[in-house]
Amino acid sequence: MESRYDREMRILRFKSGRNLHLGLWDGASVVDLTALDKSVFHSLNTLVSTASKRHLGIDEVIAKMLSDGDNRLKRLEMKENNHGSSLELVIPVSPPEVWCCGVTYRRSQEARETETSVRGIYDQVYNAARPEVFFKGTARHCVGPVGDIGIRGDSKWSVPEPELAFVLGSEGKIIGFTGGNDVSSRDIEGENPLYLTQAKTFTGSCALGPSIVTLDEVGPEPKLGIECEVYRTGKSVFKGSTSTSLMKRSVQELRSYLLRYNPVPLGSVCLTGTGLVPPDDFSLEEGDIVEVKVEKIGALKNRVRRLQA
Ligand code: DO4
Ligand code: MG
Repeated sequence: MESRYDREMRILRFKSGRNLHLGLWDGASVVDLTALDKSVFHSLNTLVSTASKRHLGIDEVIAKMLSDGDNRLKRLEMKENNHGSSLELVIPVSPPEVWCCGVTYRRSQEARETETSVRGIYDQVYNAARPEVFFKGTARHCVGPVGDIGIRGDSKWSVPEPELAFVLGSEGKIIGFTGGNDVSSRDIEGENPLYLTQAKTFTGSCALGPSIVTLDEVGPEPKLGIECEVYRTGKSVFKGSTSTSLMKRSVQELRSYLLRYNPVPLGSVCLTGTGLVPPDDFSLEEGDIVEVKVEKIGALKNRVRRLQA
């Protein structure tokens, strides 16, 4: 999908001294939005509230303010995937709630049917009208594009789950998409599906970022490539790729089930399920580097930390 604007609408957040600033990233540089206007670009929440008061989309607010302030724009260098940049990226939004959808790709259904002690439930949910939607956690379980992700000290089989995630604005409207890693313990979930929360929710179990690409930029049902690579002592030990075009359900369907009888606060994020599962003999280890790249959104690059009791 072609951008309506003369620059790509990808929002990220970075450290500027002791403060956090929002920026607009075009792949080569970042425009410091917060430096342009603190009241509008203090955070994603202030941007969404301004847009809703002005009856505009967030893209329209950004585009207008950029053209009005063209001669005052502060640009910072940041190349694709932040290689060699001094910009310190942080999670693009601190989500009050993080939700996940599951078994939305055949690959996830097949892998879970193999690992589980309770046969048939993943086949059933893959084919049912109602999707699997579960609560993953809050901002305290999340890290940004460069923080440490966690693996549980009581699990022997931990995996990354690279996923497309949608970000909710006011009244449950999707404002954009970001990258997500739903780090999970396969042995704990496999032992008993009622252990799902323990398999899914722990310190550093979710990575989000690096940018939020707006809904206007990619449309409501983005078809994006997703890649994942895991490095151990500098060598690649797992590499895979998929595309959201293989997802069985639409984003709008997942959003509508999430919001049934459950209004979700502004800035919440929902991951849409994984289509990439490493082979059964693979488990993450302390010190691994997990790279998750989502087309148009950029790369998460997180170190693995084994959590101690
Ligand atoms: O019950 C399983 C969780 C599924 C999941 O997280 C996924 O498919 O991504
Ligand atoms: Mg998942």
